Amino acid sequence: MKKMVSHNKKLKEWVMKMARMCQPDGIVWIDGSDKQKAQLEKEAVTAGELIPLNQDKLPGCFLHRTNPNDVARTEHLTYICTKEKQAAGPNNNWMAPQAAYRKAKAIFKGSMKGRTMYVIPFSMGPVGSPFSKIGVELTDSRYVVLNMLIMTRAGESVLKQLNKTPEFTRCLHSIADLDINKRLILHFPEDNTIWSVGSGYGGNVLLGKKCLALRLASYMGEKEAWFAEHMLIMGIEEPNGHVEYIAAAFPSACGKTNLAMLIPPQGLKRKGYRIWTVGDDISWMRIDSDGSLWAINPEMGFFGVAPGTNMKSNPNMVTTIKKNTIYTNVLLKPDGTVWWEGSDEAAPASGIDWQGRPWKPGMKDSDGKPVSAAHANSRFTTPITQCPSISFRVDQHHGVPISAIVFGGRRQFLAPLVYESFNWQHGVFVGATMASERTAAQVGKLGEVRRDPMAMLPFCGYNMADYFRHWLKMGKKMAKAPKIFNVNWFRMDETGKFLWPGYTENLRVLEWVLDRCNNKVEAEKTPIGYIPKARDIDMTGLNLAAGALDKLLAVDKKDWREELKGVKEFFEQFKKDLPEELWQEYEALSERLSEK
Ligand code: GTP
Ligand code: SPV
Ligand code: MN
Repeated sequence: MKKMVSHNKKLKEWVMKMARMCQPDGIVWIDGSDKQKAQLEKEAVTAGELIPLNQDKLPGCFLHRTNPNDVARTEHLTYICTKEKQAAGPNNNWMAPQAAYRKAKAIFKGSMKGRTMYVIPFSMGPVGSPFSKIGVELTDSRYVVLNMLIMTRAGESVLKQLNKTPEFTRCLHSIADLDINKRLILHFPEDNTIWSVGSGYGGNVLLGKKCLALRLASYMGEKEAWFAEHMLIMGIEEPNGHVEYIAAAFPSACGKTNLAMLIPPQGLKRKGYRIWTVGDDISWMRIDSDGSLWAINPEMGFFGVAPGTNMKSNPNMVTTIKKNTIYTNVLLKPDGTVWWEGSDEAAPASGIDWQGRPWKPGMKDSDGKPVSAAHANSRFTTPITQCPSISFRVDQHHGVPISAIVFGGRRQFLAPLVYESFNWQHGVFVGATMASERTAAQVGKLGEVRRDPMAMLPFCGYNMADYFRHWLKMGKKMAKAPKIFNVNWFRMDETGKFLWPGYTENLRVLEWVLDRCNNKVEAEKTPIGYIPKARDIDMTGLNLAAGALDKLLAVDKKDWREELKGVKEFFEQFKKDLPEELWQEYEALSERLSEK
């Protein structure tokens, strides 16, 4: 057993207590050194947990395959365990803490027999920043350790910080026997504790990410007056060198990663814009003494979707993942490199698919459906420091000032390309009524709308009615609150084609957003908010079909009146808890929509 290096008595006692329950063969403290990382990689390769990739073409890269029953977050097995059910709200699964601990203990008992328990001290946010939070994850998975070393600041420096600021989130994880019937992702916000068992997949087991940095952090943020949000953070540098920052919340797989590191389109190049990436998934924001909102990205890596990542959609990411990257559930090519659907190269003649089976293009399963080479939710874990567009402010304890908050979803119909809310309270309503459609791939369900307020439905660690109230209160506290916008890159024409080319071209919309923040352009008032005058979106170098921009900006009152029904239904589930202000906004919108 390696000697413990912490002086934090509570930490040492907790580690020993958890070890008595899980009964590992040994305990290893993660120090964050290259030497220890190399040792773990070696062990993981020997154990078959990692496959080393072609070290000439992909230096420092590995492939990992998860259990086929364990490829995505399992929201139905994810619980908020508060004393009162009311505190978790209708947006969460709830279990009483005592019952939850009891249930999980039965699974954790002896679960680490024959394995090592790793102790990972990690900081979400720069080590020592008053805005960061420390966690310690205990896990019996080397894959988890190696991912946490990429996604967070982990090791010795965090242990040292724990001597100064002793508080930490207790994160316990065991893969146990990967039985989906014995899988639980439990959050105990009142105890600052997370227990996850029976899974080895990203969002379920990298406990610093969705579990701490969103579910527990959102709970803390409500108490301590700050925001923990499912948002990217990006800087837009103007030719004069001035950089403005925006934060944007889109639901999972709706384009945060792509937007956060876009390269300006040819036509706008003449203006000399440059994009700086601060974060692609999570934003912690607080009100500073200047009365404005400042944001940090608590993470240090990207856990990004592989399929669809190519030189056209996201050139910066293609560069980022060329080294020191862990690929999960993608295809292994005979030359020891990797492939996925929607990559730059054509499909290889053969390979090993994400389940470890021989694969050839055109293969069909027993239902006649094509066998995918990479899982649709296959991902890569890669250091943010390798991103060509990384912001120099990623490590700054203060973060960056936010000029605009942008919400967005996937809507074939209804939502225009962009609109601006009338004020903060209306902006909160816009976020609270956010929704996203299922993709066209799901025949029959086309157009089905799923409400996902602020893209936080799976990640809000408490009653969403209180979360909305928190948003309203925060607006009142800010002297210089950011303006709130909504975007929709996914509007379609009658033939089912995207009206807007998206990706790099989205900068044209962000330019208008910033122009509005800086009072540079007028806008058109509609019942749902301000939309751009067509001439104010710079279209240099972009040839849209005739009438496309008008269609993109159209607000159809009839469709919006229909939308109100879904909003009402969604709001009603919160009963009397829903802030009155949101009903006021609902009524006001309803009235504006009925005017001629
Ligand atoms: P999580 O990591 O799951 O939180 O998601 P994310 O929001 O970072 O999603 P990501 O950027 O990986 O989403 C990618 C999906 O959105 C892919 O299917 C892309 O092809 C699609 N996408 C991204 N940007 C655009 C766009 O501007 N237009 C269109 N049409 N599709 C886009
Ligand atoms: C998401 O699902 O929004 C993700 C991936 O970012 S995971 O970390 O697995 O939740
Ligand atoms: Mn996400």
